[in-house]
Amino acid sequence: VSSSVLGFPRIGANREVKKAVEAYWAGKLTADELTKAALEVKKTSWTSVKSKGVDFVPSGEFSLYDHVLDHSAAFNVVPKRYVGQGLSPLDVYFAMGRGRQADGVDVPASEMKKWFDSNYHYVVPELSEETDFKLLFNKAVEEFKEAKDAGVTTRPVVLGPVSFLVLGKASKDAKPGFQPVSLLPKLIPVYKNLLGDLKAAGAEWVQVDEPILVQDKSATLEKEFTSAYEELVPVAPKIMLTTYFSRLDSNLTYVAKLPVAGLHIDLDRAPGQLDEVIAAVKPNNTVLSLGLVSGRNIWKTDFEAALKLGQKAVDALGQDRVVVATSSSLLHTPVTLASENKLTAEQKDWFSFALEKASEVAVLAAALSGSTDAAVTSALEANKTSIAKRREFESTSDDSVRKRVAAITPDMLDRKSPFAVRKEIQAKHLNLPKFPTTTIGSFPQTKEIRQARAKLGKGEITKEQYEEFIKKEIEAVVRFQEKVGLDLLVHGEPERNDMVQYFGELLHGFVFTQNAWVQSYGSRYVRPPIIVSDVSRSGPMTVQWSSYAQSLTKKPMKGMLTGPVTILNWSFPRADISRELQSKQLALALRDEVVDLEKGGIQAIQVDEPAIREGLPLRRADWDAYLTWAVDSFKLATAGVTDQLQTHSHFCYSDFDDIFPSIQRLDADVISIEASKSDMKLLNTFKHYGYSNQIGPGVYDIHSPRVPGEQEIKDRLKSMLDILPDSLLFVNPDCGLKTRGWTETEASLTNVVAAARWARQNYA
Ligand code: THG
Ligand code: ZN
Repeated sequence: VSSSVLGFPRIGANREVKKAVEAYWAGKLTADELTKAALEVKKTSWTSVKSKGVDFVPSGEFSLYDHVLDHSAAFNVVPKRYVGQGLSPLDVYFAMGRGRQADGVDVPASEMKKWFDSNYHYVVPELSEETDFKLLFNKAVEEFKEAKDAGVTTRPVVLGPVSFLVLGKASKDAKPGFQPVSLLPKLIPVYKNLLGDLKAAGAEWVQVDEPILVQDKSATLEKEFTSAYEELVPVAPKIMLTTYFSRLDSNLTYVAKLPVAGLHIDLDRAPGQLDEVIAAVKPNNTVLSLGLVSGRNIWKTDFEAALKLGQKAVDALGQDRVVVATSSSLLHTPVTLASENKLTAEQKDWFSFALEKASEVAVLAAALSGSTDAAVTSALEANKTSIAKRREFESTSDDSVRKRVAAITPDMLDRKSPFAVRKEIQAKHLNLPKFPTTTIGSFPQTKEIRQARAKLGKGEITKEQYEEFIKKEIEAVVRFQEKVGLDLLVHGEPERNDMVQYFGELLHGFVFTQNAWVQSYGSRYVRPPIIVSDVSRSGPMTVQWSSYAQSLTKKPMKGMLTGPVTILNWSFPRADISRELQSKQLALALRDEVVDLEKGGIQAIQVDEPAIREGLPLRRADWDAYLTWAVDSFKLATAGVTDQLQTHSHFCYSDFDDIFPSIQRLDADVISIEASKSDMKLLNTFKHYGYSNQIGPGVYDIHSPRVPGEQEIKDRLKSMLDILPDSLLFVNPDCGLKTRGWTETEASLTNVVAAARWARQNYA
């Protein structure tokens, strides 16, 4: 039995990659220096994973921005707008990721989408009949060689051709009805080159990721998968075809017939599929890779349970045909527990980050191979003790929280009056103009703000000094918004590090880390808090700041909270109780906060749920159950207020078609959504479903430093008003402004306000 890791975090234990990439963008590092810094991080990953005893060490999954973007760049899938601008290939690559506005070049970023049900975003490939696939460079071969030079023979990783195409979208110049997957015959020759070169370079195995095999839409792709792999297998190294994040279901029938040398399945998310997969692969010679160590959470693997599943596979297939692996890439986990100095010894003993997970796969494989090595035996013993201690801790629940959840009644989920009634009451009360302008909440987190927080953390300033500083920031943000002319103000959230981490730190039941960063997109990382026990609120969390902000202005101030489902999805949840129960506990804590905000004089409250969609199960059969408790949680959190309080919610995406009834059921008075990059198609969805509450489709993309012109925003409003009734429209950017600089923020918002004023005159 051998061991494997499907992918390692590529940020560096001390966020070296972020620092290097951002320094390159700032002109403080040359391209060569960036490459060198990246190589150091890669070498450290390869050698440290190998040193844990892992047999199949991954390479080629490293990325300076995004691995899907790496494939697009290598395959010449570069939209025309980035070509012929005099940029180096590296700068074209970054321009595709984040847009570029400098030296006469002005191109927006490509669209990003959530990577399956994770908090990672990939850059969406844009494809059309004109796409001219070429293999411009072979990153898999380059990194295989780099690793070899560093003394590590790796199993290179590539994203499979079918997933690459299905994850892509039709570009603007594609003919109507164009399906990206129709390009497969044109893409296969490129993969033949890529994989053939890998074989020539001496790779024995290659890991080919086809995660779309766990989604319903793959049920119709048998022909594509079959023809692709029949062509690739003869020229490629031995292919380990990997699936992760859910189960193969009916796709197993054709996947088991593909001529690949190995198949990987996720037994963390879908342990129930093991028996049928074993039965399906048994008649051929396929190696079965068992995803037993979770790539998605940070809990120690329960070795006893994992070994039971592993033994089943070994009994059926024999030792040589079984690999113990991480369930998915470890991209979604922090690098190492060794960087945590503030967790208690008890807490540290519960967890396992990427490097510790590498050890786990190695120990499990050794145990299944019958090893009697003292190190293996003692690792098994230690695991048993740790798991027992965690179970003991889990058994001490907070009875008052559990009782409160059990006592939730249906009437607690609904506002007092329907939206039509609330709308009238709120219009009188808030007195906002037509096309009210607002922002999604956060204003630029400047170096000064981060420094003040760091100083507080180190004890270099007192809590009082810090709070004085925050108050000044809030006042500046209020004055700024008044000056720019926004209508519904926010306090700017200078006191928050991250919208989830912040609440995690204030609520009971969470622990938080110092260094447990996980890549969210590009050079942006998050530090998910960890839910370890029952969740409750110890007192008001945000009221002080919002009330202070309201006291500074006559304009209405929006309170800002993160919703229960988003806190849950962007945390590492506990594994011993259901997500539903954790979500309801969070909802009750937030409900108290919402009520307290209203008591504190706040007239509008935004409860963000940007993660409600990404938490959607990958298999449709599981959707209803999830959506029921997710929507109920939001309603529970927001329905405790009077009719005159205007509730807002925000979503960071635009794929609404398939969950629309759930969005409607949330019954938020106003929702703001990302619309700037999706060509208004989603507004038609709103129209189609007759959405009747208010809506603020983002008028420009804040993920890029680019400033939208006034005319550009007017044009967007015009096309929005072609579709939506003017009485429902709010005018706002498509997301929070936390990552932006003040200069571009002022320029952009000034244009937003001007465009809204123009609309008031022209749509009176
Ligand atoms: N918080 C969490 N997850 C998220 C978002 C979030 N997922 C989706 C979306 N927002 C991703 N966007 C961002 C935007 C900014 C940052 C991270 C994710 C960011 N990170 C800082 C950085 O990398 O420099 C570090 C954060 C900090 O200062 O503490 O700016 O908002 N959980
Ligand atoms: Zn957003």
